[in-house]
Amino acid sequence: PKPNPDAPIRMRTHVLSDCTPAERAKLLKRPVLNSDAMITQVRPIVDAVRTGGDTALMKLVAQFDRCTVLKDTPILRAPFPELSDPELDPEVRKAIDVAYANVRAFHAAQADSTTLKVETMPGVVCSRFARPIARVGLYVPGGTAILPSTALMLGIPAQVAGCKEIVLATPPRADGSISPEVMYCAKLVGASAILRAGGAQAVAALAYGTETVPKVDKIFGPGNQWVTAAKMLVQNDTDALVSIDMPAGPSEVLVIADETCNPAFVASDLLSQAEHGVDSQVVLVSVNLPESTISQIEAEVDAQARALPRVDIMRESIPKSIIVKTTSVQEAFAFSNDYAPEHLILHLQDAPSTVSLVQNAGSVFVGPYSPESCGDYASGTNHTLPTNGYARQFSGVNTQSFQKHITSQEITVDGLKNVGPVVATLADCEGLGAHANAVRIRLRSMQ
Ligand code: HSO
Ligand code: ZN
Repeated sequence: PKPNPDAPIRMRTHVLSDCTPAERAKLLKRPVLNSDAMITQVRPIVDAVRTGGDTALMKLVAQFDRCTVLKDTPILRAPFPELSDPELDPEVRKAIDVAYANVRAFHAAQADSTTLKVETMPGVVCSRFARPIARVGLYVPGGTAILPSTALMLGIPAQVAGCKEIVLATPPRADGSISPEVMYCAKLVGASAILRAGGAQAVAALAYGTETVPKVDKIFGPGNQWVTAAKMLVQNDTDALVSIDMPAGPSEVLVIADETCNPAFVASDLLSQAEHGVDSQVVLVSVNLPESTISQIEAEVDAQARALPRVDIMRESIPKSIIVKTTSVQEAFAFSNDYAPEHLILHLQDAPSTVSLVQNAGSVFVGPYSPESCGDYASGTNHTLPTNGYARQFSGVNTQSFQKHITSQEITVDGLKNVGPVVATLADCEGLGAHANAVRIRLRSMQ
């Protein structure tokens, strides 16, 4: 049943100190994704592309991406055709250019270009250096919104890390084209190919390669349940030899606000997340907010939502969202750290001083003038972030996501005299005589 348009667009309120441990645990929960069921549905698609190559892929693109005009391959190779100006609003082009510059500046600074060197014993030098992952696949979703920002957020770190093959995959439009905005971003980030396919079929093509689609080493990017399930599936296939950025779920925001907050600003932040999808996760944690301020926020949520283009999505996502009442900054952060939100926004008096309390979050937005939207598009931070509580152990996509580290060692004659006997003893202890021998044969040669 469709939500009643006259009903107020309201969140549900819980008083944290009244909650039993089970109720608190429920507040921390995200909707369960039935990943086993999804993987069962996705497996035949992935298998078809793995065994059938381009022919199978083209069939699936026709069926699921509803694009029937592509001939024998969905691949476009760089250099891509020039865009003419009317195709791209000059205002949009300028905005993309500024976003590109900011995101690039922040991500170029993250590249690990140093060689770490430690002499652990005299003559025993251990090093670590980074190299780019050679071939990467970047999934840019299509669907209800075009997402050139995601092309930037994935493409820029790949570019500054020095990845050789950058394949940007995105569902084509019915005429086989991709949006000029995404095309422009693909050029800026130096993509080497565009795969005009979406869903599980795109992920499978990236993981295994086809006659025309280059196989990649790591697949990045958000996507619907099909894309996520396909990423999980190929990551577990040792034949594919491919890794993924992180498990993805519906987008989330947690806002912590105290009485110094601007209710209209708080509401706007909640709604900017709520418009992503009906399953968006939106949480407001109140630190002693007076009832009048909570009412103001609620009124703002309702009024702003009604004036926004995606109000129908918010009518479904906001009623599933929660207000959690706490009585101290400590209690609020304890809850937030347990929730481990993708985005954390701090509408608090002296917000910068509370950042030290953050233990788990994908990205933090500090103070009333740092809306999540800025990080979503243009401030410089990445918007591909861990959801579903994975901020406990995952970082968001960053430049080092496109690099791997190689260690090395160089041991001198004296170094081997120092460390060799230790190695031989441990090898003997493990009963691995050949290991011990590789050291002793050298030590004997020195006598
Ligand atoms: N908030 C989304 C990213 C995004 N927002 C893209 C707008 N465009 C997930 O972090
Ligand atoms: Zn967003």
